[in-house]
This record gives sequence, structure tokens and C-alpha cells, in this order.
Amino acid sequence: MAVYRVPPVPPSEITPRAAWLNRRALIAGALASLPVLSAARPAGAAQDPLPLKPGPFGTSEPPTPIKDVTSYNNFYEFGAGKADPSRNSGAFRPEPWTLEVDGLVAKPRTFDLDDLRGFPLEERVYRMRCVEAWSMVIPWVGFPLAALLDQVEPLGSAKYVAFETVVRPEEMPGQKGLFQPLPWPYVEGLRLDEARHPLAILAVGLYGRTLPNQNGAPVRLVVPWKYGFKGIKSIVRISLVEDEPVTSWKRMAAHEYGFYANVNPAVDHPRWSQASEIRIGEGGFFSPSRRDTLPFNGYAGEVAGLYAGMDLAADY
Ligand SMILES: Nc1nc2c(c(=O)[nH]1)N[C@H]1C(S)=C(S)[C@@H](COP(=O)(O)O)O[C@H]1N2
Ligand SMILES: [Mo]
Repeated sequence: MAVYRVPPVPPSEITPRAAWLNRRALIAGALASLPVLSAARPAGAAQDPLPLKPGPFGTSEPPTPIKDVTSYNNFYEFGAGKADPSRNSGAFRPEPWTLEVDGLVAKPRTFDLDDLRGFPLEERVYRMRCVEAWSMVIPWVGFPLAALLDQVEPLGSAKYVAFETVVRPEEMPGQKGLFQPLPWPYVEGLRLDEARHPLAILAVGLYGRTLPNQNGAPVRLVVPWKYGFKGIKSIVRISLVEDEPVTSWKRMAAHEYGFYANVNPAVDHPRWSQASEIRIGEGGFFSPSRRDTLPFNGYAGEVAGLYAGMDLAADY
């Protein structure tokens, strides 16, 4: 079985995407013919690409440079600053890993990394919008959450899906010390029909490689029509439940962060506008690239039907 563990990519390795895709094919070929050499590399240095094929919902917008995707992050378990997750996640060990799927299901199951990477992986290039009014375009590697839910067979009584991040204060400096920005574990949730929508994926990689620690290794949620905080990282448990689950940011400040968290330029955050966003990695520090925020982050055609009849200003 291939070893997928890959360290974050240093800036020196950053290559334009087309060149990188070509080179990746070359490297994959070269590695395949050098099993002894690759087996002799130190632990953590293997760079086997993840298998993937292009998935649906593509965008023509250029992907955000990988150095920004991997160095400008929110992952409070490693600190509250944007650079903290890339700086402070080096001791985190995402392998081995288990993901428990339980609750109102006919077939509760524990998935390991081989199971998760055994789903048919696709590249999904998604626009991502943080509630803090910045955005990125990220080429995720993952599979529909619906495919995992199908395997555990949710019962008729299951109405919501609850997600939980790992708690490891020894490896996650943001989980110990005096300043604890959130109660742990970080928890999130979706309505079952949202979770089953084909846009919602579990990501196990980005830019064709396994996830860097700061992006939620080894498995995280990606729901591109919602604000980024719904995309819970380093997931250890997924539970099918009857009632709307508690979510970390709603528990912190319910007047600012709702359960739905659908991207909505018409509903401002109490402390700032959501009408537009800065695209990270474009335009430079002094002239950032700003664009209008679109309803459902541009995915209204796909997902607006999920919310027919709801007042999205009340259910924010
Ligand atoms: N466990 C956990 N998941 C999390 C967060 C977090 O602090 N802890 N931050 C969220 C927020 S606010 C955003 S914008 C996205 C950022 O994902 P990225 O760093 O991969 O772009 O992760 C989300 N998932
Ligand atoms: Mo966010």
C-alpha cells in the first residue's frame, strides 16, 4: 500500500499549475520505477500523488497559489492568527487515523485512511468564502459526503449530520495554555439533505497531494456555498442525529454566526459587510483584488432549492 503522508510544500517548490501537473505525471512515473529509492526515503517525505480525476462544478477562476492556501489559514486548534496553523502544526500526526460514523444509522462503521482514500477521488476546484470577507479558489481532492453516508445507511429518523474535530492538546498548541478561543472539540453540522448534496465533499487532499496539517489533515469537510467555518477540519466523528446539532461558532456568538451560514451578500455580519470579498493571492498587499460576493457563493443554481420557502435573513 502506498504511503501518502506528505509535508507542506515549501515556497521553493511552488510551480505554475500547468507545469506542476506535467511534472507530477513525470514524478509519478519516475517513482513507480524506483520502488527501492522511494521506500528508503525518511518517514514523512513520501510524495505519492493522490489518484484523482477532474470532478464536476469546475470554475474558470484561477486557483489561489498553493503558498497562500497553505499559509493563510483558520484552524484555531493551532492558534488564532492566520500564520499560526502553518507554523504550529508540525507536531501534529494525522496518520494513522480513524473516523467513526455512528448515531442513527443501520451500519455504524469506523473508516481508516485507506478506506477514505479508497472512495473514488476527484479534483473539485471550488470557490471558498470565509465569513471574514476573504476568498480563495482551491483545487480539493475528495469524494461526495453522500457516498460515505450511503455506506452507513442513515435511518429515517436521522435529520442532521454532526461533525467533530480531534482533541489533542499535546499536538495542538491552541488547545492548551491560557487563551482558549473556543471550547473543544470544534463541532459543526449540516441538515441531512445539505450533507447529501453532490457539492458537499470530504476532502483528503489539495493540489493533488494529501492535505497539509494546517488545511485539516487527514480529512475535512468542504461545503463551498457556506462560509468557511462550516468546513470542519481533522474530523474524528460523524454522527447522524435527529435534532439540529450544536455548532462551535453559533455557541460562541449566536447573533453573529448561525447554523446555516449560507454565503449571503444581503445579510451583513453585525460588525462588517458581507457584500464583497478580497481574493487572497491576487492584486498584491497594497491593491488587493476585491469582488462582489455572490448568493450561495456563486452556487445558487445548484443549492438554492434546498432553502425554498425559508427566510434566509432569519435562518442565517
Ligand atoms: N477544527 C477546525 N476546523 C475549522 C476551523 C477551526 O478553527 N478549527 N476554522 C474554519 C474556518 S473559519 C475556515 S475559513 C476554514 C479555513 O480552511 P483553510 O485554512 O483550509 O482554507 O476552516 C474551518 N474549519
Ligand atoms: Mo472562516
